[in-house]
Amino acid sequence: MSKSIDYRFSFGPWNISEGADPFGPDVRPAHPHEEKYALYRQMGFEGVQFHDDDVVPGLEALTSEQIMAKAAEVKTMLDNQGLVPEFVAPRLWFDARTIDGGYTSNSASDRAYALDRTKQSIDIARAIGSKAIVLWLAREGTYIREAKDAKLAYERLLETLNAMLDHDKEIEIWIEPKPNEPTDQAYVPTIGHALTLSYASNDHTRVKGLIESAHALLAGLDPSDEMAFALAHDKLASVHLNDQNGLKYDQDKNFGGANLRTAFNQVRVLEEAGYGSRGEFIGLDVKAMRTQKGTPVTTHLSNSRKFFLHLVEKYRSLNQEQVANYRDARDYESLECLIMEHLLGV
Ligand code: XLS
Ligand code: MG
Repeated sequence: MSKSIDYRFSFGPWNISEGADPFGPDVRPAHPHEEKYALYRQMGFEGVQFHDDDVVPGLEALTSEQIMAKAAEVKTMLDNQGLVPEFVAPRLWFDARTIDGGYTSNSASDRAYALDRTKQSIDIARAIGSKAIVLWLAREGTYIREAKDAKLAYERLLETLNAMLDHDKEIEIWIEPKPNEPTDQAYVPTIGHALTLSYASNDHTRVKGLIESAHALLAGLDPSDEMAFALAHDKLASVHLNDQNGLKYDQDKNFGGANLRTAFNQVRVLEEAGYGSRGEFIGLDVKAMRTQKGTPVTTHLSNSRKFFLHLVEKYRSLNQEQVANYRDARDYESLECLIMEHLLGV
């Protein structure tokens, strides 16, 4: 049942973007990250999600000391602005050493690079006051399945988790599954895969999941069921709410913009589990439409937050007694009508 949680919201600075897509360049001027952070509180967000190089731009060219000094500056900036760093994610998909993946690359030196960069991300996370690393395993997969030994790849992923847990005794690892893109097929496509790795690791209490709505939809799954699965294991550390219109490229549409009822059900599952009662964030990962004019474009973020809160109200005002009665009577036609009319406001 709902415990009337006051939700906390987060997003990453990459959500305020310039509109480039694989077929065309930027259409809006870049907005510097420092200026983006100043927008968070006024938009109703307090959590910031980072990639390692969002915290420390150009980190490849810097020494460890310089990296830690920059991280300390970012921590001060966050404290001054009343912002909370939710997580840091190693960006293991840009560098030439990650062309064929990092942890599962066939090249030993690529794998070593990936692990070093990941450990450095853990140090950066700790330095800015975050206890979590997100692993979106972008290129840990293949374009043709014969390219890698999949069994070995899973073993390598597990070894990586254990090395991370060992590197810092408090860090939590939140795995963000996605079934494809940029690879044809990824090795950790669903939360079930992620949590199996968690339980196989040396400390499963520190290995959890982050579920993105669009990623679940790309796997042909209902995001609310993916969330429920993680919640049943008390392993839903965060969410990336957004939307996706069918099995296409990753769209990161506004939450509820393509599948309103699916969005309602995500809210319902989160509310019923009391998600957020321990400070977990409602993270958004939404992309502004390329057609949008002006800069910086932030309306997709405020609107998605608003849609989420409207759906919370919809859930809280649903006649639960009627839901229970229809369930007991096995009258799902009436239950569907109740839900549809409630959502339609008639
Ligand atoms: C991609 C992911 C990514 C992670 C962090 O869809 O959302 O941005 O959250 O690497
Ligand atoms: Mg995401």
